[in-house]
This record gives sequence, structure tokens and C-alpha cells, in this order.
Amino acid sequence: MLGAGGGISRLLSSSRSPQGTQMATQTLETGVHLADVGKSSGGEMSRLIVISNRVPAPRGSGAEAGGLAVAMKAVLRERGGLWLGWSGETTADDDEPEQFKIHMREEGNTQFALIDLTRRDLDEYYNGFANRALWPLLHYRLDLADFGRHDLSGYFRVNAFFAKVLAERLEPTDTIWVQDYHLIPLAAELRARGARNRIGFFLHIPWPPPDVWYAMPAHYRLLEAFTAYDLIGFQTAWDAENFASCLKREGLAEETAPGGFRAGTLEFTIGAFPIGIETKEFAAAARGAADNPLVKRMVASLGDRALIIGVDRLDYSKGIDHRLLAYERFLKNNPAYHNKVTYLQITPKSRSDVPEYAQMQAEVAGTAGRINGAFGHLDWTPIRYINRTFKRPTLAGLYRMSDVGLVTPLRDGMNLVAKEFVAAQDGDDPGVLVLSRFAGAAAELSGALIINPYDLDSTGNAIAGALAMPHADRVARWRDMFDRLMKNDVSTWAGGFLEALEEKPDGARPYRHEAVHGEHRAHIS
Ligand code: ADQ
Repeated sequence: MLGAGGGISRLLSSSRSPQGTQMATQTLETGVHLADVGKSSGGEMSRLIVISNRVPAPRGSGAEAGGLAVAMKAVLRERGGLWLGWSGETTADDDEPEQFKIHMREEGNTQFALIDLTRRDLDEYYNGFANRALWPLLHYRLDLADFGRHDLSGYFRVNAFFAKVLAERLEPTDTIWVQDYHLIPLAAELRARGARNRIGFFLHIPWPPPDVWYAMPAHYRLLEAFTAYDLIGFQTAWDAENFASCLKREGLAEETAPGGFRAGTLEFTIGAFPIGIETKEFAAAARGAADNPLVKRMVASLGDRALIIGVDRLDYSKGIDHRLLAYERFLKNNPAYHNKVTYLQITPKSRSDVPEYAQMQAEVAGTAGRINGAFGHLDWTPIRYINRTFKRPTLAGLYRMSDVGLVTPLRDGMNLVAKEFVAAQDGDDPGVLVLSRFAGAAAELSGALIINPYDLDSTGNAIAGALAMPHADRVARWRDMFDRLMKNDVSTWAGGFLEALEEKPDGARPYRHEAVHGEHRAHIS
């Protein structure tokens, strides 16, 4: 029973550490493994349908730079099911929706429904509303948000289209798990088509306080769409609290029990489910990477210099520019480290069609070049800045050979790189993680040196502190973090979420949710 002793009831009331970071420990101990949930009394597993904006090609290179893809691949490999979403391909603008191509593929126990979108849909729904309105807004960047009305209608249109494609393939006992901010209206669209299935939603990115969210003209319409879900999951208790405050202050829903909400006649649950990684597998890949040719090349080129590593998609939320400036402070304040340290920043380009990203690309490259020009020498490049993806074993090997991992986002839902860096370390001689307090991962990884990325001096000092940290301290900090990551891996994350979702009564949802629409339409937004 969810409310009694289960994880969720405690999620919204979790406490804070003295530093102000949220203590998500209560949410982490459920220990439910993915293989243990979703079975009916006859032992049959209900089919899991995952829907996300982007579905990676089933036989891809294995070098995806994106946390959601990495995590969902791991979940579906274990449980199987159907994964539905955009194929990554676009068709001509004048195509009618009915003519969009849907490509079915199969790999192992997973079916893939890969859907092509038109250029216009992609521009409005993905590049537009998802990435120029929701992404900056949910990362507290109102200054970068653009709330175009065409983009909003494209967003709802594509969600309706995805819902139509899914509804045509839906069985009554399927469990549906919707991923991320691209697809908020999906459940409402499915319910409008008669779906009574259990539908859960997980947000991979942060949720801001009400006054940030309310700045978006469509805030009420989107909040209302959430009420069509049975379970809404966030990365941290902070995010869940912020979201609950948005609902309550709008009078859209009332809290009937910790984590339990009612909007009209609709009941749903809100909780924190911190995402994990495949800890054991990643650690094994890192151990095995000593023979990897790229890792060997890196070792050889490094000489006896210490290695600092940063790995991020090129995104303003990741704080790459601030990090480079903090490294510059470190170099300025610590001349003894000149030519003794190399900072490797691996940054695959992302969302290059969005203007803010193209601009940031130029800025980051400019900052790295300027610092190299100022501090570098004939035989020393202080920053190696690389715009490419690597296969996961190579990445694991690069983390393992690093003395310091710099993970300093200005705001991040979780940040899997922080967890991968810890998992990859050699426990006898581990590197040190420097972690932003504004990454969701800071709630769990208290063995890291926690910094404020806006404070360049103290971040620079933390780099120096990490490089000089005594062996015993490094081992103790690492052990604490690694044990947590072993206990709370991607399988327990998915298991915890799906257990909470599959406890909901099957087929209980009304066909439409007039209840909420009827009662709350009088609201002035
Ligand atoms: P992202 O913003 O994509 O994820 P993150 O959690 O760090 O951020 O995941 C990035 C993933 O891409 C990691 O697995 C990393 O190894 C991989 N990656 C990055 N650079 C790479 C490279 N050059 N080559 C190969 N792989 C690379 C979103 C949210 C996060 C949240 C995740 C999962 O923004 O806060 O943690 O979803 O929920």
C-alpha cells in the first residue's frame, strides 16, 4: 500500500540538510528491483510501454549523449516492452499526419515504434516549445524562454498525434510510462481517446518554484494536463515540492495525504524517484578499459600530469562557461600546478538548431581558447576541449584515469555523469568528485566536494582541494558514494516507480476528465 510505509508517502515531507540541499535518503531505500514488479496474480507481467520524445535506433552505436536514452535502454533491456517516440527523421512539411511513417522494429524483448515528424512539427514542438520554452523555464532561465503561440499549438498537436499512434496499439492491461517535458499532455490526449490504463509520468529535469512556472502564459493548461496521470515522478523532493506548490497555489488540486492529491474526482500521486545508473556494469566497463586504445592514447599523452575531467552535452544548464572560468581562477591562484594538470572537457554538441545553443558553442570555445592562450606553453595545453561522443566503455576508462571529476551545472535534474564518474573509480585510489549543489545528484552524493558554481573562487579552491586530498579521505568519500550507487541503481529507480504505478487500480480512470475541467475552468490565469 503506497501510503503506509511505502516510499511515496514520505517523499514530499523529506527533510533538508543543514547546507540546504535536500535529503532524499528516505526515497532511496525502497530497494525494489525492476524484475519484481508488474506481475499479475497469475505471474504474468503487464506490458510496459515507454514513450519518450526521441527513441534511439535499436542497433545504434552505443554512444548516445543523453541521460534519458541511456537510462531507458537499461530499463527496457531488463523488462522488455514497447518503446515509442520520434525516429529522429523528418518528412516534408506538406505531409498530412496520417501519412507520417511509423517504423516498427524489434530487438530482444523490446519492440520499437519509431515515428517520423514533419519539419514544421519538429520546429514547433521540439526546437520550439520543448526546447525554447519548457527547457529554459524548468531550469529557472526565464531570461532565455520564448513562449511563441505557434510553438505551443505545435506541441499539443504532436502530443495528440503520438497519443493517436499509441491508442491504436494499446491493450487494456498495458502500463504506460511517459518520459519528460516534451510529452506533458500525452495522458490527457490518451484519456480523451478512451484509455483507462495506468499512466505514469517522470520528469528528468528540475521543476522550479511557482512564480517561475507561472511566468509561462500556458502554465495553467499544462498543469491541468498533469491531472490525467496516476503517478507523477520527479528527481528530488525539492522538485516534487515545487510542483505540488504550483498545483495548490492555483487551486488546481488539494493534498489529501502526503504525496496524494485530488483534482475534482481525479486522484493522483506525486513523488521523488532519483534516477540511477547501471552501477555494476559501468564499474566493470571502467575496470576493463585499461586496454582501450583511446584510453591508452590519453594516458600516454598525459605524461605525469593530473587529469581533471568534465563531460557534458553542450547546454547552458551545465555551467560549462562558469566551470572554465573557475578553472582559470584555480590556475591563477595556484601557479605550482601549471604544467602539472590537464583539464579534459568532453562536450558533444546538442540542439544546434536552437539559436541559444549555437551562440553558447562559440562562447565556450572562445573561453577555452582564451585560457589556453593565456596559460599554455609549448609543451602544455591547460584545457583540451573536444566536441564528440565516445562509446561508453571509453568514457568509463577516461573517468577512471581522472583525478578530479568536475560536475558543476547551474541547474540539473539529476546528472548521470556525476554518478558514472563515481562508479568508474578504482576504490583503492579513487578520484574526487566536485559537484554543484544545484544538481539533483547532490542530494545523494554527499561524499563529493559540494560547490556553488556561481562562486568561481570557491570552485577554483575546491579543484585545488580535490587535487591535494589525502588518500584516506578520498577512499572514505568514494566508498560512501559507491555503496549508495550500488544500492540505488537504474533498476531500483525503475522498479520503485513502476511498483508505485502498478499499485494503482487497473482500468479505474474515467474516459474523460470533465471533473477537473468542469470545476476549475473559472480560474483566471
Ligand atoms: P542530460 O541533460 O543529458 O540528461 P546527464 O544526466 O548528465 O544529462 O546525462 C548525460 C549522459 O550522456 C550520460 O550518461 C553521459 O555519459 C552521456 N554523455 C555525455 N557526453 C557524452 C559523450 N561525449 N560521449 C558519450 N556519452 C556522453 C537529462 C537531465 C539530467 C538527468 C538525465 C536522466 O538533464 O539531469 O540526470 O536526463 O534523468
